[in-house]
Amino acid sequence: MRTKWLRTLTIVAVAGAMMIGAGARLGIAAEAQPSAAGAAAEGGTVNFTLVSVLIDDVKFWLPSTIVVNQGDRVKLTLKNQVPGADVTHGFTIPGYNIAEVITRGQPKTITFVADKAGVFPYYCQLHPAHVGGQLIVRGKQ
Ligand SMILES: [Cu+2]
Repeated sequence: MRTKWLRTLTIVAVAGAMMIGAGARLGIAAEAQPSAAGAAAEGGTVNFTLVSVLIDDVKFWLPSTIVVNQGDRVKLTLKNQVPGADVTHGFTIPGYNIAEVITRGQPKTITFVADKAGVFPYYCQLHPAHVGGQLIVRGKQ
């Protein structure tokens, strides 16, 4: 009886801890978002922080969509916060000839001019299972 109760308590405690962990991880993504929504003036710099995270055993680059205007200078701060033995994850946007390897604890900043309109996938070139996203470059009217 007592053992069963203890086990229930343990499960509740673990679930609680997991929820706190998930909240903290989502917090990272939430703070990454508002820096820019492609709202820079023409020729301006738009800044994004992209974070590689682990959620329920799946790795993601978040946010999974970033939008800029053609001609914008784009500054990406790339952070790898995936726990585990593997301390490196990749970040590539093949459409813009970008390919970086990001080490956990060592954020990297890259800058490029979004001179081509379209939808450009980004992902981790090192691990095919790693979920990526897309850079959307809105064309000039
Ligand atoms: Cu990876």
